[in-house]
Amino acid sequence: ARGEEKRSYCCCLRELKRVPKCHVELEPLAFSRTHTIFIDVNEFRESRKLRPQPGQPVWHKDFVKMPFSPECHIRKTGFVSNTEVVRWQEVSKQLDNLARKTNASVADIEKAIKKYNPKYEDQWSFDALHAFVQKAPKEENYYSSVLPKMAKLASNLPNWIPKAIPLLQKGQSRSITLSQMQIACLLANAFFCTFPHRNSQNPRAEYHNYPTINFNSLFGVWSEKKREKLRALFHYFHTVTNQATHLQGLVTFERRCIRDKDMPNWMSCKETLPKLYITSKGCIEEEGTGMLQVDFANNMIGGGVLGSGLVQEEILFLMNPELIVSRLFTERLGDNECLFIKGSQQFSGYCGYSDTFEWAGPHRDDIPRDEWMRLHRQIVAIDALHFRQMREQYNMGQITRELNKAYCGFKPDDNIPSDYIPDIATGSWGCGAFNGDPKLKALIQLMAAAKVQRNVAFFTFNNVSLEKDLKNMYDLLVSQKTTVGKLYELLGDYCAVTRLTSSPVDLSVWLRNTLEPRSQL
Ligand code: AR6
Repeated sequence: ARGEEKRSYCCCLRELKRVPKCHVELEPLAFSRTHTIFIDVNEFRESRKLRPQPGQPVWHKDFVKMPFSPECHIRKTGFVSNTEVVRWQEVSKQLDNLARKTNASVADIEKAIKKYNPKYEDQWSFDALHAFVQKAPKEENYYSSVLPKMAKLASNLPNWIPKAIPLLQKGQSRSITLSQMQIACLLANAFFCTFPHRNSQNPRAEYHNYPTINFNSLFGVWSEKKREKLRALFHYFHTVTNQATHLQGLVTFERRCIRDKDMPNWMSCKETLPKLYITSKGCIEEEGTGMLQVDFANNMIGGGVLGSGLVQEEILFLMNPELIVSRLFTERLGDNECLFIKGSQQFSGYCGYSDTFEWAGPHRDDIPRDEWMRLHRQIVAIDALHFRQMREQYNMGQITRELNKAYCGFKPDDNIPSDYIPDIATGSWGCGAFNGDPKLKALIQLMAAAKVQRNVAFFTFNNVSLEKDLKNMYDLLVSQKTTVGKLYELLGDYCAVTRLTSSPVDLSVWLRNTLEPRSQL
């Protein structure tokens, strides 16, 4: 009745499922054709030890080109002639020199990095790194002593990861499991810019379809944002190079690709909307702990984390730097693909956002581990479309693309009973840097979640009016028992109407007018 507060259909946070409570015991860790593991699996099964799996680097288009591969050369220009030397000789010489110091200056780092990247001697700037160390407050200035330890870790790469790392290429579903120490070693190499063939900006370059991995882009062009990024990253390296730190777990990176013919026929979906918890308070990574947490990704995973970007994905990657290593081997995501990361550790906390972002100090991650010694943290990277014009998104082609993308990210592994599937923690995916309509995108995510029968915790990130509007929209659709198929059809009508008007009608208003015309009287 009028005037009375209607009861909402939204649920409470505690009704949603989370790991480890809803975790189904894993099969013993094992290699497969599509799962490459970088530790000795037998030893892991017997004694839980994380010893690197022996192997050989492979200089091939399907594998990460490692800096210690014998095929990797640099050209040294002499007075009389040019000579080619094995690049790792130079890299390990430079890293070992740094490792022998008790304190290393930024000038030492710059000199070393340029020795084995002679092509970039005049192009790469280290201004930001210089300014960062100079301006650091005394109590935080451990940088010069941590740099030699990082160099030592980096130079141990052939021992930590002797085996070739397959690239997670377009169109393939496959996984990689690395130990946290192996990831630390790879990231130390990224810091010292040792990865070959990864620096060219040329659109025809071998790795043009991969994100950058060497950290050189973080070292130039000083800004306050860069300072905060470097604080977070140095904290990570400080922690992982500390003798007393035991990085004792594994992390799995899984690229998943769903063929077009296996995508749902949205028009005929009979599911109704799942449970929804919605709030303007809190954020995905805290209140959503234990759920599948959505990374509002770029199709180049990690987006601008090594450059100037500093929104949801970049912040997530800075707080959990192990995620950054995915840039080494994940090819640009296609429309029907996503990347899952299980087991990454959170090392830092933050406050603020974008221009006001600040590193807020160490984070103690005490979430439990699964049988494969991975932390119970599941993240899925799904990239929304980037709309330069808001209007572009009111089109069923684009809407179907977004539905399929969310479906790919939300679909659980086959054969897991539904009681053992954690729910989804998300928010305004695609609606910040990518300019999407938050109500349309919320609906799209709810439809995809309905299709896979998972409930949703939705964080509007301080947006109180969005919380209210989404709640009303959800209540309307649940009270009318609207199915996903019906909603898909309604969205088609909405797009048709929107195309005819100069400024789009608000989706929640339009739905109310369409589904409950009498309430407008
Ligand atoms: N929890 C909940 N909501 C959040 C959080 C959080 N931790 N952080 C931000 N939001 P955006 P996009 C809200 O712009 O539009 C990156 O560069 C906040 O309201 O990060 O998909 C990627 O690499 C924010 O406005 O996602 C891509 O290149 C909204 O979520 C690109 O941005 C959207 O966050 C993706 O942009």
